[in-house]
Amino acid sequence: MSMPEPIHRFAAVTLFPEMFTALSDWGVTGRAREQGYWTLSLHNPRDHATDRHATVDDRPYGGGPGMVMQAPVLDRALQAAKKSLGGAGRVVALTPQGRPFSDGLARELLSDGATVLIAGRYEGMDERFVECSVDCEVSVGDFVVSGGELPAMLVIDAMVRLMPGVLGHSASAGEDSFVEGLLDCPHFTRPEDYMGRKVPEVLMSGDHGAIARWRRAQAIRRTMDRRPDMLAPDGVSEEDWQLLKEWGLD
Ligand code: 9D3
Repeated sequence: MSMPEPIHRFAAVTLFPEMFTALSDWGVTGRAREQGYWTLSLHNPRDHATDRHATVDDRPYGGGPGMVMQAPVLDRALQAAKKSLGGAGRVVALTPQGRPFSDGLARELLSDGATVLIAGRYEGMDERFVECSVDCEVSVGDFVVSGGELPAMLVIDAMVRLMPGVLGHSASAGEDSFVEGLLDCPHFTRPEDYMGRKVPEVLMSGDHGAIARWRRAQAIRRTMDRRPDMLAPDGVSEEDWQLLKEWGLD
């Protein structure tokens, strides 16, 4: 069978292309790629080095620790990556200095139809490459990881989950957390008694209206306790306070 047009085409520039098999070959994202929802082409700057040691980095001007990725090899790998997408796509560099990644940015990038992701290693990339060739820098949070590969994979994963048809009916992207602006409610499955702890009565009641109200009340309570920033500046509405009162969560 021939594949339909993919919803999104990704290209990645990385010194460690094998890492991306975690995304392309496994789970929801692996199945979606097999089904033709998305494609990924990988481009290693080392393959674009010109010396016999295949050098991609050098010591920073001005001194200091670590090494910096060199602009010429990055640019040659980027040109190959762009070519693989027929010239389309925003060029996104994963850097600790970037715009915070979010559900909103995932949707924005998805609407482009194609994206080039550039994953750095070492202390960073030569700033002239970023200035000349990168459209936007993206960070995945205020913590330090060892390179841009895991952040790039995280960005792709979040985007693939948003593609219509990738998630089944039961777990549609519309029901996923953050879309509604609340954290998820707690979940329970068998056994009914675990270490003496019973499943909440309402979930065994078969009253689907009560179950929906309880789940929303739980979601609001958890968001207030764990992520009050997600409720600001409006806070909790009068109806939602009523819901919390109904379940003794106020
Ligand atoms: C002291 C300077 N460090 C910057 C915080 C150096 C440095 C550490 C780790 C430079 C790059 C990296 C590798 N990290 C990324 O490439 C990265 C990243 C991250 O570390 N945190 C959150 N988002 C991202 S996106 C890319």
